[in-house]
Amino acid sequence: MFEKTAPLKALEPVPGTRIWPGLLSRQSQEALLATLRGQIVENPLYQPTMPKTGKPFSVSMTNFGDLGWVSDRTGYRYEELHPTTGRPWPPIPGGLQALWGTLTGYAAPPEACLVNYYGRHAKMGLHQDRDEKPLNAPVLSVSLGATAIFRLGGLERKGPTQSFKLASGDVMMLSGPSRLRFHGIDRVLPGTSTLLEKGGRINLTLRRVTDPDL
Ligand code: MD6
Ligand code: FE
Repeated sequence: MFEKTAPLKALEPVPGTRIWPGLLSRQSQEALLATLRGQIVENPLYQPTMPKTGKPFSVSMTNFGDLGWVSDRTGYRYEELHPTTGRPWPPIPGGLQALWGTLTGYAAPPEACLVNYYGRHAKMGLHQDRDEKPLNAPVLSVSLGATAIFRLGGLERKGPTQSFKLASGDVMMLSGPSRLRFHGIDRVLPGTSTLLEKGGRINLTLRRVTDPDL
């Protein structure tokens, strides 16, 4: 998934928030993309809706893994089946599972890999990732395609935030004291990557959902 020679050197703007710029080589990004494309017919992107309001997300989604994160009028939760096809999600690509092991050091494997696709005008509001049981397990994300402006806040919705660019091949982790920080994607910068021919951005987020019997 990443070169053995690649330095595993992360930026840590605040404790527990780590960014590995360009950790995945172009070749690894293309291989990961090919794996995603190979699954996208059986495991299509769909447009989730917001709890209560039923307003559609601007981001389309699918998942890999035993569990997938879904949102509809009922709320946010993890499900074993794709909401539109009724089929189980495909397994998490091996390279991503290995990346999780190397970077998180968490003793149990990830159970969910949320795939977010951002077209030109998509964004994601400030949120916490808190639908998972073990909050001592990090959340690890891989970005592909156009560069995004990632906003990182604190443990409360209000308060100061800082912004970072996440480019294709960058890996990000929220762990420890940053695990419940608010964060979101303000926008995707057009023309910043040639990985996806039609532009846009993909973010893959790996999570442990249930408590492992350690
Ligand atoms: C995105 N990422 O990059 C949205 N959450 O498109 C997330 O919401 C996220 O990147 C938790 C940990 C890392 C992330
Ligand atoms: Fe998140």
